[in-house]
Amino acid sequence: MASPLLLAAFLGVLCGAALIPEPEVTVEVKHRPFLCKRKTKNGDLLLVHYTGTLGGTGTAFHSTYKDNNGQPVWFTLGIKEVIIGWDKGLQGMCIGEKRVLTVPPSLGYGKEGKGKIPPESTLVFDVELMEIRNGPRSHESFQDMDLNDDWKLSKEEVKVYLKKEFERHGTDVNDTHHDMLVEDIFDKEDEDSDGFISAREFTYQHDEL
Ligand SMILES: [Ca+2]
Ligand SMILES: [Ca+2]
Repeated sequence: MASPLLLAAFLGVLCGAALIPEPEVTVEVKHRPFLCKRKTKNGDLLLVHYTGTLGGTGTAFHSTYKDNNGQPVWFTLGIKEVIIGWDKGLQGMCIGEKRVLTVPPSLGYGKEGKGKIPPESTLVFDVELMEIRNGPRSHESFQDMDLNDDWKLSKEEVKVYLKKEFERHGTDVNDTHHDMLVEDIFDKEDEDSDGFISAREFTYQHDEL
């Protein structure tokens, strides 16, 4: 029987000319906790520790365990706040889970490179997920804001939400400023100008991923 590797090479010869395979992130799960109540999805805020190394040499270019005062970092998943390799490779992850992502250059820093990362680098990330929070654009946040559960946000509901947020952060904002903020938000978010922000208008579109 042909070995899987040989078979893969053979298929590669057959398909190689016609189809250039899409570059993929390789995900290796190192540790998955026994209990997993929630898995990461687009729009979630994630807190991660990571060490990034260069694929060829294994040289570390950044580690939150050592750099960044040993602090993990927050980012929103699925909105290209981070490299595409992360947006794709950190889906469906549990708190406490550890993964190793191998990211091809096209899903990392590509032809340009960045800082210590030379052009066309394959990157290897050891990632540990510390926490998941509702992202500002998650369905959970929308439900929190939608006080009368009619699946759309009125100006009043957005205003109540902003007030709570400002109080939480200890910021004092007067009423006029509040109204201006609400108007500004509706200008941008209420695409069909019906005076409400619908769930569709609110949540991120992730078609491009
Ligand atoms: Ca509502
Ligand atoms: Ca609308």
